[in-house]
Amino acid sequence: MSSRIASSLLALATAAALVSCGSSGTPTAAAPVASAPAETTPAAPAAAALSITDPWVKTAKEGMTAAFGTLVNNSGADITVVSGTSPLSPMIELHEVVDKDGKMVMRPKQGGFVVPAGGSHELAPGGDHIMIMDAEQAVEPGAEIPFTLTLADGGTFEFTAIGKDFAGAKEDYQPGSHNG
Ligand SMILES: [Cu+2]
Repeated sequence: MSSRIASSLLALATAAALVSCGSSGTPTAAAPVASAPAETTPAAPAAAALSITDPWVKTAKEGMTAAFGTLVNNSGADITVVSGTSPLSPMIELHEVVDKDGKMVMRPKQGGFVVPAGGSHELAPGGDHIMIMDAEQAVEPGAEIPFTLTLADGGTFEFTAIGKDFAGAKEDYQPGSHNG
């Protein structure tokens, strides 16, 4: 008997939950509210949770330059950027800047850029950056340069960076600072 009542209450509660979005009335005989079952949501594509704030490219003549911005991860799982492409250059690399014998040098970042769950990863002069190794055209102020980043899950994230003058970087983006 009591189990029958319990199960009908459960049915009522379930029905109420199903219509709760559009229902104006609230059941008065509410069953004890269990916390919502943790549904196992399928892993969302990482790209859908990624965004970039203030993306820009250092203005340059043909040759080397770099793109910057703050990658923001709105998901609960780390997102790893493993590579990038742009029509600006056939050679795009993900770089970091490290102190080597007192000199700041840049090099490909092993493992790519990891944007932490619910956090961000800044790309800035003197730090991690998207390296444009061989720009085939000059980057003028205000130019709109498209980029596509490939993520560890195989998804892609596209954004447009704006050409911006910048002279304050400590590292050297001129030819000669790279080996190969
Ligand atoms: Cu670099």
